[in-house]
Amino acid sequence: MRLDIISIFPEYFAPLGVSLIGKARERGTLDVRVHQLRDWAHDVHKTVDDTPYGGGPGMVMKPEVWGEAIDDVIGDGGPRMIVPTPSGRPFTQELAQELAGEEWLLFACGRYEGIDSRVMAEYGSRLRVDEVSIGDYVLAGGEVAVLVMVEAIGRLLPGVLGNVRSAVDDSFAPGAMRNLLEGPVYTKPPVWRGHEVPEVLLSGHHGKVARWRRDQALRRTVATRPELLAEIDAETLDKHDRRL
Ligand code: 6GU
Repeated sequence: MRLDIISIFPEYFAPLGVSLIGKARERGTLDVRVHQLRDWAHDVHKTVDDTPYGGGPGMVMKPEVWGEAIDDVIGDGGPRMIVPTPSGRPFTQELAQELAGEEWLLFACGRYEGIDSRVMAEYGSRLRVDEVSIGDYVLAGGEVAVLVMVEAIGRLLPGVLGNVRSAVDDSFAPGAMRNLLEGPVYTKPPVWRGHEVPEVLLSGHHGKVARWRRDQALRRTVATRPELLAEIDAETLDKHDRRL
């Protein structure tokens, strides 16, 4: 997968050289290219923003600079374009799965009050463009949101996760555990500061372990995210689930 990121703070993306994503880049599974938006500014001050039409606080990112930057980065190609913004559609595991299936993604990071809307209109007629939010809070810019999205997408790429099963059992992953939060996990020693590992996990009985894990997932979901339970279709709830 090729990933282009345009930002006025390329230093934000240093973490993409580390861990799973860093390894995927070394192997060539991921080709990440980070671009400095100011390289496409024309004046000596490398200006990328201006005051908003209609008045109001803050600054808006200029369309000309963005247009030249995006044109140069995409050439004749057609990446799917993602614009991080708190007013975008929600970033979910489902969207991460969908984006992991793309060959080429372009992230356009806005700062200040955002990018002049005509940039999204212009490329929306040439590329698939999505404005995407990672949650209901406001960040100072799209950079951290892009880090979040790239990590969520990158770990779904073939060969990026050490253990392929890890992605299957994820909270929010499709399948029987969809919309259930993962329950608690334990490793050795069996007793630590008087806290014991639940006996069923030491039993070696795979059926009982699976049942216990599902019960724990259901209890945790009811306790911390009850609204997720409503999303579970009745067919995926078994008789035992209902007794819980
Ligand atoms: Cl994608 N960008 C910014 N600036 N703030 C956010 C966000 C994105 N998602 C939630 N808050």
